Amino acid sequence: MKIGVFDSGRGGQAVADRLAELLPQAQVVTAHDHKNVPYGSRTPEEVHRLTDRAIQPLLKDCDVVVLACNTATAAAIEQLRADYPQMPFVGLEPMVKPASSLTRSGRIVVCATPATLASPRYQRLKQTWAGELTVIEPDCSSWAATIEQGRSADLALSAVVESVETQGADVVVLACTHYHWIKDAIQAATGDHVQVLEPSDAIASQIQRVLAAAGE
Ligand code: DGN
Repeated sequence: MKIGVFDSGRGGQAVADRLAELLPQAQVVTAHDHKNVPYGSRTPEEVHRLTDRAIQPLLKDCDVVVLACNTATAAAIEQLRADYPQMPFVGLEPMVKPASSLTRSGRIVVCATPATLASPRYQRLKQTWAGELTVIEPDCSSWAATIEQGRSADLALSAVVESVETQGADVVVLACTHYHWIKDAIQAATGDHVQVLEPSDAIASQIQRVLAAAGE
């Protein structure tokens, strides 16, 4: 079984590493568009065009392609599924549903790129929880580029800490795969009573379901 993992940059490597750990029988190959990162401030049309181009090597012989990028999933997964119907695609969605069952305060933080937050896909998801959850979206617009440059230590996490301390949020959803690299820093800054969610394990389960359905 060959799993292709795509991201605009370093975020996808975290997902690929975890998949290789959880699915040792699989061959995991990656395509990362380091040249055009960050995607998070681009238009949906640009994100679709760049993603389509970058995944071409994966389409040749993978059994499944993972869009390990919330931004690309939000902008492009529906069109890619329509354009390449023979290829199963697994995408990422901000983990609002798991957060809803973990939160006790009813207040959660979603950290994502501007493109993900503005996408109709995310807006629909958020609408599902309107009235039940307060969703706080701090400005993380510079994070992916900073992490891509290996300067994670420079990031100010104060907006997330403030959401926890002054607004009572108790779950933080990492809805950009680049943020995997600062998960421990966010956990340390917000405290042990806060759950920080990131999606690698959920993706592995989803891939197992997709491959089982395809008879692999
Ligand atoms: N890692 C991507 C995501 O999950 O949205 C975004 C990185 C970027 O290009 N901004």
